[in-house]
Amino acid sequence: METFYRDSWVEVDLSAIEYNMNNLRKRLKPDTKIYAVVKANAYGHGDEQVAKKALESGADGLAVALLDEALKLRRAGFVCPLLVMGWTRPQDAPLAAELEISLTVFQEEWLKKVDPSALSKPLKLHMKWDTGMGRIGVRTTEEMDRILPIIKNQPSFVLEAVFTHFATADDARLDYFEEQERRFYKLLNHFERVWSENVEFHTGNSAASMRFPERMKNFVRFGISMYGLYPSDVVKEERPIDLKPAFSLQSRLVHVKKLEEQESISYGATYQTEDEEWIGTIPLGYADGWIRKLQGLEVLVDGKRHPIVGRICMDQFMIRLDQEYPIGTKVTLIGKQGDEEVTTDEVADYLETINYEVPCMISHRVPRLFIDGGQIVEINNPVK
Ligand code: PMH
Repeated sequence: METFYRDSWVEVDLSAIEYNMNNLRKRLKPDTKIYAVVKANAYGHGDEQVAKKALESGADGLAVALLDEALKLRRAGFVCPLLVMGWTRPQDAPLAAELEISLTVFQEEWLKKVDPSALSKPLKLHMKWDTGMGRIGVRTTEEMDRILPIIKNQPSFVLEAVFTHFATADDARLDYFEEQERRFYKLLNHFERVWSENVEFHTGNSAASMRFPERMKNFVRFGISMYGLYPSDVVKEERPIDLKPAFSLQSRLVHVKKLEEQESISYGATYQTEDEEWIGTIPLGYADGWIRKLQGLEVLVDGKRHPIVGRICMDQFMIRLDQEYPIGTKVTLIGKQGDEEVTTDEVADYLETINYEVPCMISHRVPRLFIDGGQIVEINNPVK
């Protein structure tokens, strides 16, 4: 097994991915299929390992944001349906077609730029409808009417599916979500009049699929909650299904010392000991995504909370300890120790952001250790 030579690592509990997938599956109608959303290295967890577990747990396909991400998965041997949900350059469409990667289409101009004679296999397309996210997608029936004939008249283009994305499915107020649904059905009404061939539809992200399973179409796109995190506080409170977080962040004390009062810690000497204090050093810093704004947050040592003191450096930061601990003592930055827990949500709240951002920001430099059934099954050391 690959190994690594530093004392900080991410643990990804693949059994949690399975648990979350199973709970979603039970909540959905039996014929609703699932795309596991594994973009951005599976929200920072590890794309190939999460993808494998998701598919073993009943996902029917994988969805990513970029063609590069899809290529990585195809080349790693994933033969399942694979969708790129973002923009792909039209000149790269032949590569997607060759590897049977489905692309997102929403522009007439884009379709005209794809050279059908360069396609070695049919190009699979999912048409995106912008029903209110305001990001990418066809917004009007007029736009649709310019796109559909191009697809219809080109045998190398295959329209597999149509999809949209909700901006507020995790809110307490449902008026905008319902407005998006109305716009979707308006576009669908038109589409069904002009398109006779079979296509599939997908609309729901985690929030919509967990909260409104009966309203979901052929597929849902399950992202954040597959990783065991609720998309918002509202959904967390509603708890439509139980989730287990897969991600934790661990380190060890590499230095422990007792300082006299009025000693300074770290760059800028912004922290001063008030009394005699035990100070521990942890080998993780802002280059690992443990950004300077986290100064003041607490981490777990010996099942107790200890604050980060002084500025976080590139590769190290310091905490105030309640007593002396041996070098090598485990430090949990995100996760549980005994009855205490620092959740991803707590870190997100501290940073005034959303939980999605937290595992994504823990950088490539931090090895990922994959656990399944309590055993380490794989180690991904990015610094080889
Ligand atoms: N579908 C699309 C098109 C998405 O962009 C995302 C997440 C998902 C499905 C999955 O959503 P979920 O994680 O809430 O289940 N996209 C993003 C994003 O662009 N920024 O944050 C999440």
